[in-house]
Amino acid sequence: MSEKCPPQFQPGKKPVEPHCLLDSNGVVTEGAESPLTIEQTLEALRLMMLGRAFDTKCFSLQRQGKLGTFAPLHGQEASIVGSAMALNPETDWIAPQYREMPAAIRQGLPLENIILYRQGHPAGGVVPTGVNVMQFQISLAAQIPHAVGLAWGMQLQQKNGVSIAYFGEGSSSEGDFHEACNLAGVTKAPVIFLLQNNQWAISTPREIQSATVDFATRAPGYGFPGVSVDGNDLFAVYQAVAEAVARGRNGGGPTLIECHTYRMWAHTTADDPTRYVNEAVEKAWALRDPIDRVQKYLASQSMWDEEKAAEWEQEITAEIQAGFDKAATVPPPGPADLYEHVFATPTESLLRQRRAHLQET
Ligand SMILES: Cc1ncc(C[n+]2csc(CCOP(=O)(O)OP(=O)(O)O)c2C)c(N)n1
Ligand SMILES: [Mg+2]
Repeated sequence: MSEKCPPQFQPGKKPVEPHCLLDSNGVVTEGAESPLTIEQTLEALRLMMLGRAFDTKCFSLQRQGKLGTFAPLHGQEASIVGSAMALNPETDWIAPQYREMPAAIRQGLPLENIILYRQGHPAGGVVPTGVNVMQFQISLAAQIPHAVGLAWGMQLQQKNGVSIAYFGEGSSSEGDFHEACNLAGVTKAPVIFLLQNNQWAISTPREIQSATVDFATRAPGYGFPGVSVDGNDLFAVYQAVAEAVARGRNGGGPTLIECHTYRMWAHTTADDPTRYVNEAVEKAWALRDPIDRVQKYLASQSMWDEEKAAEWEQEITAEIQAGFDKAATVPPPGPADLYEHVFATPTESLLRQRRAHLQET
């Protein structure tokens, strides 16, 4: 290269070591402290266990033909719950992808709404007023510009709220992600880009998803910080998101947080991971289970034992069943429901379609 050339930024060769606070044995890093109180840790564990139990129930119902396609969260509980715990549901918003059930619950979305959504019922597509949750998004990355718009809007209205956009490493290859980052950097919108790197985009491995050594390193290119955390560590995720939330509220703008985690189950009920997943890799990740390490930590604080585990499992099973029972009280949809919730005030052409359709049925 000629010496006259301007300096060039070179891609980093080594990925940044993800920040970890709570190790696989449930031990907090020496010299550090848990960023969550025992009460908050128990609240988080309960949500994590609820999410995992809901996975099991939904998988079973889908196999019986009683539920639509379902995307499990098994393995990603710490990323999802640790981040949600850093929000104030009264002022802050989430724009989820499709695995963030416990984050939506913490924000106040009723379980029966999530169930109706999974059943394909139009009533499940309606988020109650006052619940700061955008509907789950299947079209990859489409929720990310929405989260930026929300955050920017709150900033302009001086509302002091922040938003989290949840998405996978695969979705970060979409144009929407890059456009959203650029706009957020320019406007200093108080948004957190919560990238869950679960190593897979269906059957596409992380290695061929992107040439970047580290997804978090993309952030400085848009003018804001990027943070890399152990996504199976509830405390590390919470701490990183809490710092990003504080920065956002104080006018410091966006943050990109890469949570290094692993999708332990199939992509969805329509996938067969045995065709492409390496068993040894999966086993190694299983040793880093996010729920297990929180339970071990709580046991070390005399706040968790087998009795409590059995009690909670029973309570959670009952809670999920109550959700399904409540969802079952909502009458099944009819043809007219297709035309509901499309526009606040239906357009003339929509009403025309509705009339024609209903005359035929
Ligand atoms: C715009 C768009 N393109 C393709 C798909 C098909 N699709 C659904 S999920 C998925 C992989 C997403 O991977 P990632 O963003 O890493 O999220 P993960 O499923 O791993 O949580 C693909 C390609 C889609 N839903 N939307
Ligand atoms: Mg992924």
